[in-house]
Amino acid sequence: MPSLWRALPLLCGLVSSFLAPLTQAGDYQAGTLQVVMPWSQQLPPNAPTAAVYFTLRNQGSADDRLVGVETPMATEAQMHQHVGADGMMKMQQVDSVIVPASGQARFAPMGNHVMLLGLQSRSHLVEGDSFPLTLRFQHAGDLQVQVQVLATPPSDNGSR
Ligand SMILES: [Cu+2]
Repeated sequence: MPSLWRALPLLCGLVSSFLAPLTQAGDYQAGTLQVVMPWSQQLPPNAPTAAVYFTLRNQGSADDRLVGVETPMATEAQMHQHVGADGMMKMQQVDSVIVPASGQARFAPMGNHVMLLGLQSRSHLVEGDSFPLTLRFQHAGDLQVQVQVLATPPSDNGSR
């Protein structure tokens, strides 16, 4: 059954991406990259946008880059940074964010964040809920994580 044999590697790829080992509750690993505690702030009803935060750790010896983000929760997910301009902080879209070798990239309030535009289901942004987000890395490939919705920011975000 040649068609089954051709499908097997694809199936295995799907299964292994679902079984990305959890290094700690809420953390995800792809090769030498680790995604620590992806979370989003609980929002009032009818908020048009949301932001997602996490820390990316690179335990490898080569730089990697976050080059894309996707979620079924929103029509568009963008990578944003905060920049100071004319004495004001404003958001600016970026194409990619570097995750330096033996280093980390933090996504946190008032810094880098993933911006979700055109939310599909606002009922999922209540504390205790979660939704999937796919992170696309230049070298490590795609990694799907579950974003936890929290009422208050995690106190240990990026510190462990
Ligand atoms: Cu933004």
